[in-house]
Amino acid sequence: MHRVIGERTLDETPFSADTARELLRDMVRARRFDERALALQRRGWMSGYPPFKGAEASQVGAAHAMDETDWLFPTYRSNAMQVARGVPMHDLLLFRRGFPEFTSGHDAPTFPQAVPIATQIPHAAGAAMAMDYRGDDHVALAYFGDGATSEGDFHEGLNFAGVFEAPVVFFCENNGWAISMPREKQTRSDSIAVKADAYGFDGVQVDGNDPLAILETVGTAIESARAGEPVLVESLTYRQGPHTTSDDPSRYEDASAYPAWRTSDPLDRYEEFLLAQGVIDGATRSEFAAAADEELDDAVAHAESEPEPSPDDVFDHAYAEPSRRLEDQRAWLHEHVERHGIDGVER
Ligand SMILES: Cc1ncc(C[n+]2csc(CCOP(=O)(O)OP(=O)(O)O)c2C)c(N)n1
Ligand SMILES: [Mg+2]
Repeated sequence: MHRVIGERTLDETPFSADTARELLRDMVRARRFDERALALQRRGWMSGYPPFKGAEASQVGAAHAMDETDWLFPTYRSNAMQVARGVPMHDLLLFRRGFPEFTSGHDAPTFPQAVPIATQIPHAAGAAMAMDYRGDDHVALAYFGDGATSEGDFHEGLNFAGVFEAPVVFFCENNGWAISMPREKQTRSDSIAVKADAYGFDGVQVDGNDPLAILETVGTAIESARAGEPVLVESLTYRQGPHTTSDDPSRYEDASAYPAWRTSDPLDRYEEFLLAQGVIDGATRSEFAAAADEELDDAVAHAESEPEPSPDDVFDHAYAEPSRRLEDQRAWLHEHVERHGIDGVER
């Protein structure tokens, strides 16, 4: 298990005080985003939301390990990675409100969030193979959960990556749960990292609540991938909230079965570490939070000023060349909206 906090001082790591503070700043931005999104969902602003509380260190650390030109293949859970990569917050909020992703356009290289579990894994492996053929020096990073490792797509993606030496990092955020299915019932393997053995490359476990350990581990994995050796990283963290706003974990969960390093708050732990290293003071976290709240106020105002999405949006981004069947469906929807209105209410 790779870990920094508790084992090294900041001076003993390759990271500067500025890097350490940047990580904290983005973890705070991510936490405030998550809290605001939950509050907005609770008042009906968006229909559902998958919180990521507990995963701030894991996701922000991984995002910071990527170069600006590396490609992220995210899921519904990885909003913190996208926040840290510079995707505008209003884009992420609008997506949850029925808009296509990336309403405003931005240049952070990130694919749309995958909701069908594990489908982004072969996409990332394929994109990495394409980067290799084209001679680009970029890496693809596929983010996925522990539950995704039971899907065929996981095994197919890793197999292709190994055989074709694709520049891809498989970043599994093991948060203990796939909805109500605990990790120990997900697989009989000792770990998720060990599964990389079967595909001929390295698998590593890292303390997912330690952003410096994640930054170091994913950074090394990315360098290895760039040189044609994929890596599977298992980030051990904990889902501190429900699966989504439709879930009630009190019906199935017992967090006390997990060690404290895994279930405790990664933000508190990291702030404490940085205070002890003398690189922040007692006001730093609240200063970062105030700036994040301003950014969120602007994001919400911006999102609210967007015109209603068009029903055409669901067809426009599926294929470069629309199929006959899709065009028939589009015509049907237009006729339906004409007759019944957009919300199904007779006009
Ligand atoms: C192909 C597919 N099967 C089932 C689902 C329903 N589903 C949504 S989330 C989820 C659990 C995923 O767990 P994990 O991969 O650990 O990710 P986490 O939600 O913990 O981030 C399932 C089964 C789905 N979205 N896609
Ligand atoms: Mg999970």
